[in-house]
Order: sequence, then C-alpha cells, then structure tokens
Amino acid sequence: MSAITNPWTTRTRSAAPSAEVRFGPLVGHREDDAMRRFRRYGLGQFIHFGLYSIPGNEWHGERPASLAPEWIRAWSGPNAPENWPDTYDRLNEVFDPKALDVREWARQAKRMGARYVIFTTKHHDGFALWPSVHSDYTVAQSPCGRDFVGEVVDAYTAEGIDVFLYFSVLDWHHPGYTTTVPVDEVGRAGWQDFLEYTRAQLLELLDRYPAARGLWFDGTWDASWVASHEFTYRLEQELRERRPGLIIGSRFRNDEHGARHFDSNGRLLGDYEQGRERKLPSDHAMLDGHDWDGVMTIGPNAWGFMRDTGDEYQKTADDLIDLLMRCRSMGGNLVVNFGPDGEGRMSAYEGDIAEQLGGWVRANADAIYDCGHVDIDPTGVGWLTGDRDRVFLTVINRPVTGVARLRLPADASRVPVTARLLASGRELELRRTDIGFDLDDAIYYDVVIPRDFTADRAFVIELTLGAAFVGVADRADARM
Ligand code: FHN
Repeated sequence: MSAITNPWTTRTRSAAPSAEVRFGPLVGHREDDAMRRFRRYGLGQFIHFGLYSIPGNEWHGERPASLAPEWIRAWSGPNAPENWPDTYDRLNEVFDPKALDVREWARQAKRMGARYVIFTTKHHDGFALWPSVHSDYTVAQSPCGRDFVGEVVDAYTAEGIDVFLYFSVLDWHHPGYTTTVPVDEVGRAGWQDFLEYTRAQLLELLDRYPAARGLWFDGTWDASWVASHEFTYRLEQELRERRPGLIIGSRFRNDEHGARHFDSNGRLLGDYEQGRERKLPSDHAMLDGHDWDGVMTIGPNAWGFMRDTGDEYQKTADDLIDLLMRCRSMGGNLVVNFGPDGEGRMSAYEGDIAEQLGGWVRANADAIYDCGHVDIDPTGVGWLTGDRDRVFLTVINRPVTGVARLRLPADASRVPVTARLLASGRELELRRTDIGFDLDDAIYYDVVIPRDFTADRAFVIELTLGAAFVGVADRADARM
C-alpha cells in the first residue's frame, strides 16, 4: 500500500510499521474548559503589525516583485534599495504609531463577532512588540516606547475577546539564528544562544501576560529548529507547566524523525491542527476528529499592510461568510487577517469588511458559535452546522427549484421536523421527500424557500430535529 498525504494537514499515512517516537505528543485530545472554549470561538481576528507596516510593501515608489509585505526585509534583486536590510532594520528608530488606539481595534473586532485574536508579538524580522528584556530590538528602543502586546491583551480581554500570541521562531535579527544545522563550534554556540533567547522570550510572554490563552507559532520549518526536537519537547513541557490550560497549535515542534504537525505515527503534535494557511480542509473526514483553525488573508497573500493592492482580488464579506460557515461546518474556527498601517490604522476596506461580516454574524449567531459538524449532506446548497437538537443550513447557492434539500440516511432516527428562517423567524414549509430512486439509501427533507423572500446575501434556515416518522409501507423491490 502506498503512502497517502492529506493535502491540508500534510499528514502522511503509510502502511509502514509504527515508528518508535520519544518526542511525540505531550498531551492528547483535550476536553478541558479552555479547549471547549476554543471550539466555540467560531470567528477570530489575526493582526499582523510591526516594522513592516511602515513601508507597506514599497519604498520610494519601488516594490518587491513577489514577496508578502511582511517579508519586505528579504527584498533583493535589481530594484531593491541599496543596503536594504540595514535600512529596514533601522525602522525601529522611527516606529511611533501615534494614531493607534488599540481599544478601537478591539471594539471593531467585537463588532465583527471575533471571539479570539492572534497578535504578532514578534514576526520574522525579530522585532519584539513588547519591551522584552532579552533583546535590544524591541518597542523599548523605539520612539513609541509602548507595549503593544500588553495593550492588545488588556483591550481585547476587556471586550471579552481571548488573546493568542503569535510568535515567529525564525528570526532575522538574532546573530545566532541559522536556517541549517550548525556544523562548527561557533555555529553551535550561536544556535544554543538563540535557543536560550527563544525560551526566555516565551517564558517572559507567559509571565507578563497571564490573560493570554494560547501561543500561535510560526517560522518553525528550518532544519536547525527541526533538529532541536529534544529542546522543543522540553520547552513545550515547560510552557504547559508554567501556564496550565495554555493552548498550543501543531506548528511548534516536530518529533526526532523530523515529522511536523503530526508525529511519525500520525499523532497530532499540539492541541489543534494549524493546517496549510489560506487553505481549508475539503471535507470533515480529513480532520480525523482534531480541533483546528484556518487563517485567511483578505487579499491573496498579504498579511502585513500593503499600501497599494493594485488589481489583486480582495475577498468580500460574502466570500468570508462562505469561508466562515465552511469552517464551522467542519468544526473549525476561521481567523480573518488584518494588516494595519505603520500608524496603526486599519484600512477603510478592512473596516468595512469587519462591519459587514459583523452584521451577518450577529443576525446568525446561533448557527455559528455553539455549533459543530453535523453528519447530514446539504446537497451543495451551502453549509450545515448544528447540535443534537437543531441544524442550521446556511444557503449560499439558492436553488432555482425553490427547494433547499437535505439528504439523510434512510434509517436516520432523528430528522428535521420544523423549519424557519433564522434571522426573521418566518416559518417555512418542510417536506419529507422519498425520491424512490433505486439503490438510493437516502431520504430527503426539502425546505420550501418562499418566492417572495428576497436576500442579497447568504441566509440561514434553522431546522429542529425530532424522531423520524415511521409508517410508510415497504413495497417489494423489482426483481432482476
Ligand atoms: O511567513 C509567514 C507569513 O508572513 C505570515 O505570518 C503567515 C501567517 O500565518 N505565516 C507565515 C508562513 O507560514
């Protein structure tokens, strides 16, 4: 049997015998309050903010050909400014986002319906957005002299939004950082120094911000980090001991065979799966019961501020509603990214998206937060979420037949018994439809969408579930 790789999780299943794994999972599937809360977040906000927000993907009218804006320090080639990395590294000397009122970000996120925020404490450039005592490249050495991590933790927590701290291990500023496994004494000493600095910064973050609920890791793919599996195993253990209940995603570490996200025996590393970003799993089965979130940009691949988005497609509120409900139908959270400018201002487009999405989320909250995957097929009409007693059909593709059809197994014991529009409460006609199609092991429930009902965006039909009606006589099937 050949190996099969799951395209979202990149987890490979093979027929190979179990490998011996010493540095695999520290904990398994969690059922504590923190994880139950995570499952109900539904919608999150990602914020990429840092020195890269100042150039916003360009410098004196020039821009890199193919880099995400937060990667601009890596700009090279004929149109890169002379001494560009040095120029970039000195942006800390002018970093002073006076317009930034983090409480306004938090209020906007609240109106959007976000229940958690993931904030970049340190991106690949190594610049810390808190006054870390373990670095000389932080907000403390900038004219702003502020602690943005602290401001985010306080402002979002005050709005009832949980905070997760994004932390990039990959670090372009620390002299000991190397992408490859160090081969000589000097390299090894530098790398050891880097590991100690990483550990110290992570413990510092946990100690300074006790209200933060989780760590969201990035930049953990380089061979140097992958080879440090014993160190990362011990560090994860230490972080969990330091903060019981802390949530850590699957990107932090790997096992001793280099398997990332999942160990060599297919066990999840971390509390939930951070699959391929800007992509979503294609079906619920792909998830193998793991918790997960999907992070998404509004443009194609820009996390940090982009001064000019040109003709790049920007996702609309309708796109995001579709993606949100697709995530929820598979039990995951959607995290929408925002990239404020160097002054800390959200763009007008992002502000508008937040308000539009928020309006829809408020009207349809029952279908979003306390719901998970339901094993009923919505026949291409949209996405289904629910619990034991109710299911919610988010209609994305309104059928011209005027009928939204659900497909259930013919022997389902709990079936839809009432239907109504969630936002208005309007009762809808519900029909049990036995198509009588030979070899079809299904029974259908059709909700009639009134012709006079107009909607300019996705809408939700709420169905209550009850005992299946039994009583239609079986007719003998044709012989062949
Ligand atoms: O390289 C980064 C990128 O800049 C951005 O931060 C995203 C967000 O998930 N993560 C990385 C790539 O995986």
